Amino acid sequence: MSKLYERPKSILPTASSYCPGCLHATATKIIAEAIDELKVREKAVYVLPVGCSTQGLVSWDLDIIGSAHGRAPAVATGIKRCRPDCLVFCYQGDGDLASIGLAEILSCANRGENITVIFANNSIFGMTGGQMAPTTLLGQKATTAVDGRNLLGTGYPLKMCELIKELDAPRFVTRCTLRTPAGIKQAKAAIIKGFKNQLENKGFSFIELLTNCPTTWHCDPVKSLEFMEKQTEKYFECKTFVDKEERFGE
Ligand SMILES: Cc1ncc(C[n+]2csc(CCOP(=O)(O)OP(=O)(O)O)c2C)c(N)n1
Ligand code: SF4
Ligand SMILES: [Mg+2]
Repeated sequence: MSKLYERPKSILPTASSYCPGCLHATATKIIAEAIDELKVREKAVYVLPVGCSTQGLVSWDLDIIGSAHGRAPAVATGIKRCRPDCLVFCYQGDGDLASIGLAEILSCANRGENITVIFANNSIFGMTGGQMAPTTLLGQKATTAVDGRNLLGTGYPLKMCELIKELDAPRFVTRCTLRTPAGIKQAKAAIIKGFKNQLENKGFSFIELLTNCPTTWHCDPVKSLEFMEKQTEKYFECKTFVDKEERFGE
């Protein structure tokens, strides 16, 4: 009997340690499938951030290097410049990328580094128990915003694609949702494109994935998808912001 689905080679046959219904698992799966389909596992280097995605350490079967909180794009820059033959990518959460690591991602994007950054935006600090992130939606509850995020005092949720698209150097900037099968398909195609851009020396690609955190949102996985549809996707528009023909400086 033919197999319906084969586990990607860059994923070990271990149980996932993500919470049930967490879309980090879906992101992991499509990134691994993209690496397999491009046949680049042997030269892939994953720069691990700080956040729940570190739980992927038990399942990835790739070269991985850890980085300090928010510094993954800086570490990825160093690796890529020393080993331009490698496929270097970051997979960072919103606390990591848009809060403590805001300077690193903007500088890296502004330099047009030839790397691929995948950004998992679940609008919360998941790993540390649900503190407000720069991306937390107005009115969304967090342990540090018990009545919901308030505009006065905390400002608007940061839109990272919209910030990065204003820079001249980035080659590809897009936002997709992992809420639906169609969104997952688009996200995988965007990841493949981001990887191909790097392999063809085309410069910096930024792929934002809208995700969830049922545990710190205090709801079941189905309700978390409803929240994404009614709240997250209304504020964070899913579209391609930049898709340039030429690399900056060419
Ligand atoms: C320098 C430093 N400050 C704070 C922390 C605590 N910390 C660990 S994960 C995290 C936030 C992660 O949130 P996010 O990047 O959104 O990832 P998620 O868990 O939501 O996927 C923080 C603040 C740390 N590990 N190191
Ligand atoms: S705490 Fe949230 S982001 Fe972390 S694994 Fe659980 S559901 Fe996923
Ligand atoms: Mg987060």
